[in-house]
Amino acid sequence: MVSAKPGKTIAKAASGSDAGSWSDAEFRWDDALAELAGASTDVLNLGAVCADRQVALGQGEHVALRWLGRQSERRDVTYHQLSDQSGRVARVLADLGLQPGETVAVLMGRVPELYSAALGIWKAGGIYCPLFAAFGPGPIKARLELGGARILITTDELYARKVAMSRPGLSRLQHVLVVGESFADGCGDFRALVNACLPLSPVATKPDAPAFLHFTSGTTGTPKGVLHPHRAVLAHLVTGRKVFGLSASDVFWCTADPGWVTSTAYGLIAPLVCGATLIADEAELEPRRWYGILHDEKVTAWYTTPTAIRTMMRYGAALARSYRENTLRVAASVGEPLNAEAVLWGQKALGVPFLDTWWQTETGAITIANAPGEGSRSGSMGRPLPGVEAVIMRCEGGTPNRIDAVDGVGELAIRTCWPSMFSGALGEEPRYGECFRDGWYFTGDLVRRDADGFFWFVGRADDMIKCGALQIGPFEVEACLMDHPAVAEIGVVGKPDMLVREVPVAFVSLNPGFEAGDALRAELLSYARQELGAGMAPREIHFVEELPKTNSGKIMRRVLKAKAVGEPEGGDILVSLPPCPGRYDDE
Ligand code: 6R9
Repeated sequence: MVSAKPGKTIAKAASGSDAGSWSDAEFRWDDALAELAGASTDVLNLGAVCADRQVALGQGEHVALRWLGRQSERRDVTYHQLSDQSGRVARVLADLGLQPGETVAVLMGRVPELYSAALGIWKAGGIYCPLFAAFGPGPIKARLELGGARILITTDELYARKVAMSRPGLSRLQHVLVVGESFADGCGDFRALVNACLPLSPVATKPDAPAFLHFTSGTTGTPKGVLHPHRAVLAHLVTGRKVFGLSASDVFWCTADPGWVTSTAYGLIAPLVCGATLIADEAELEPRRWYGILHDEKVTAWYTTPTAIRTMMRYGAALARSYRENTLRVAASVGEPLNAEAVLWGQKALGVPFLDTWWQTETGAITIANAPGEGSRSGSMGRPLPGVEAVIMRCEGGTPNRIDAVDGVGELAIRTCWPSMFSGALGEEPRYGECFRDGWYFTGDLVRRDADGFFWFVGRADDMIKCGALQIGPFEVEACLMDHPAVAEIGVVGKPDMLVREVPVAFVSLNPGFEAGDALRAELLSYARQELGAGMAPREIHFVEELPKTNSGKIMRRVLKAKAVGEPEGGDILVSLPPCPGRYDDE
């Protein structure tokens, strides 16, 4: 196991066409708009720029999408086919009376129709609203209602298991289009309808017209409907090139679930607008399969999550090295902090480091990231991309003040308006407005910045642990314990304390070969005290089989908090926990 301290600079640089350092004095967002929209910069349609534009550029026969099915099926869809199919989807939707700016919900795994559906919705002027297929019927019903969807595109299997029972109560939902073999009452056959019509030309949407809607729950709070405009594609074009170096010669694989913004931005828009081939793997995470895909499909750029990386690490570097002959040029991670060890493990096992990237549903695209080579610092979030101005703010007496001191901690704020900035919080204008102040968007994440301008994640503002006079960032404690060879994953939360208000407690899952028990607990506690000091070290360590996660792989600190105080897990948990009864082995 590699033991690494944060702060190491990665030696090997990936050689993407435009990848490297972020500094770019010439950078202007308008250039990206001119490139995509041509002379008429008041019209921009996501569906058109992702498919039709590539056809117009002579890329029609190039593979846009390579779909890998669960049972080893394989299907290639060219840009020409994607353009044609999405045009037909647009026609079907228009025939159902879809009005510009109306939401179409999509509940599907990574199946080929997902991609033509998204592009078709955009071409028809609608708002693409993907839902996590892992949600149960309750959260799906709630989101269909909140989004006001009149049309839903789903699969026969998901409809039967997750929607059919709620349908009578969903009065707004008029049309359900189903991909599959069996069609329940009140459902149309998506494929038959699409095959039977002629493509519709894309609606001339304005760059600021709403294009996609994600419900984000994060780790706390009630779900928020986050809206983005067509203009967001400018950020996907730029980050696709800057971060991943994407061009037509690339095979790009993003492992995100379609319900997560990462899939919309990088599992769909970025590779297509850059003209690359995107890999869509229907199956869930299985390390052997994943190494096989990287190798067999000659993936050149890969975007995944810390959870996936840690799972692969658990399977060991020897397995990874048996697939070492790969074509990977760049690998990156998002969603949670990526510890230095995981960054370097990528280098050791796959030949490229995992570059951490930071962004949120609200930012719509990568805003801070590590660039290959000298532009990277393992354990940090990286530096702001060109066209993005990021600062650290602290509110004192209600007024935000900029913190410029090296290593000063405060809330990360981004200067409005980068193109993929969210344009609304569905039906919650006050909640939207509260995120902005004096021309800055406040992210709710606490960070610090080192002398070289790299940002380091400290924690969510609402996750901070207030222990006496000490403000403890859970991530700092987690990052320290992750360096111990026994620790596979860790979540640290505050537990109420009579004396000091809150104390940090840790939930830990172990790497193979380590046994949960008092001896290891004592060792970890003493390791943490030595590394962090007694004030910051966790007071308790609980061994768990797996940590509770959101569908996008984020540790649900709220659930851990409830566990820490022995309360039920709370009513607004949006995803079910993995079924592992008795996994809290020390309770
Ligand atoms: C794309 C996405 C956003 C929140 C964000 C932050 C956390 C994301 C991170 C990270 C540390 C990183 N987050 N990337 N924390 N390091 N590289 O994840 O969107 O689901 O809205 O979550 O995730 O707390 O504010 P979303």
